Amino acid sequence: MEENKRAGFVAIIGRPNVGKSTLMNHIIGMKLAIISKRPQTTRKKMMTVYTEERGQLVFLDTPGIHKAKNRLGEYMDRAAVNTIGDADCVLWLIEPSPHIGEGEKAIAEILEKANVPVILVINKTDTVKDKEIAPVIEAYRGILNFEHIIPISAKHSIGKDELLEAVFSLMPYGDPFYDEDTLTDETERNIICELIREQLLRNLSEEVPHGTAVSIESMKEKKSGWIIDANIFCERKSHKGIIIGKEGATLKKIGTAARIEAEKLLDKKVTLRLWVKVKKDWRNDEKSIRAFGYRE
Ligand SMILES: Nc1nc2c(ncn2[C@@H]2O[C@H](COP(=O)(O)OP(=O)(O)OP(=O)(O)O)[C@@H](O)[C@H]2O)c(=O)[nH]1
Ligand SMILES: [Mg+2]
Repeated sequence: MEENKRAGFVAIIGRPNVGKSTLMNHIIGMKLAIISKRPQTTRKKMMTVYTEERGQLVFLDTPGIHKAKNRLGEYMDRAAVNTIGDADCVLWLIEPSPHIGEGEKAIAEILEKANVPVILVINKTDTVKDKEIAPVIEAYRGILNFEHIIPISAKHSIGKDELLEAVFSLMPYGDPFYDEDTLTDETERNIICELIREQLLRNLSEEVPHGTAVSIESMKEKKSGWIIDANIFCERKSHKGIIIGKEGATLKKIGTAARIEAEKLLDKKVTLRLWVKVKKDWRNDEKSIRAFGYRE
């Protein structure tokens, strides 16, 4: 064992949309988790690895904990809560607001029971004045015993060094779990599904994108680049029309944006062909949910 090196698991949890995936990408320095301004972007746990002189941190990004409205939502909450048990330390991300709602109270209760060191991370501090941060710290101090409380901005790269310092101080000494060049255990195939889903979230409104799932039909590497066929499943026939758009314009926009992201990931030219299909109310069908990869 290398002396003085630390290694451990860090769960990133919080309500939907607080910036968990943004923070994880920011720390590892690469866009692996998808991000959107819509809540419930992340649907399952994603593992990424950060290695440096101090040791190795294995980050677990999780779906936002929320009041589930369907079986997929129940799965997402389970995926987040179960991750806490695997962690040496939890980063609880919050909005920079002193208001503690039912959602935050529920998370505090879960963490209290889990008996794991927690760092409260106040994200999006770029959106408030400096003097507005102290009341947030005051309000949260009363609801859980935190190892540290750290204000950051994941988007504008503020507070990362202080956060990493605090996280390493809570990690056990030990050898790294993964090679130093490992970034994630996620397959390229899965990341491409996510990149397509990211564009669905960015280009469609209301409930339509939340009712979509993506699967790769085939992925072939040719001399000229990758040829990828992917299916987009939606919940209703009317949604299919919305996704395709007038003369296919919406689908084309989604496909072009996802292709550009896929080319960055694969570092090669990509031809992306998208097919829209209907799978009625799949978010309440256990078999479909599992088939789309949402399983423990
Ligand atoms: N202004 C500002 N916006 C941020 C910051 N961090 C994240 N955001 C934005 O907040 C939105 C949500 O970010 P995500 O990283 O997808 O949030 P999440 O917590 O992973 O969301 P779910 O996966 O839905 O639970 C995006 O529009 C981000 O650009 C920040 O520090 N400042
Ligand atoms: Mg997320």
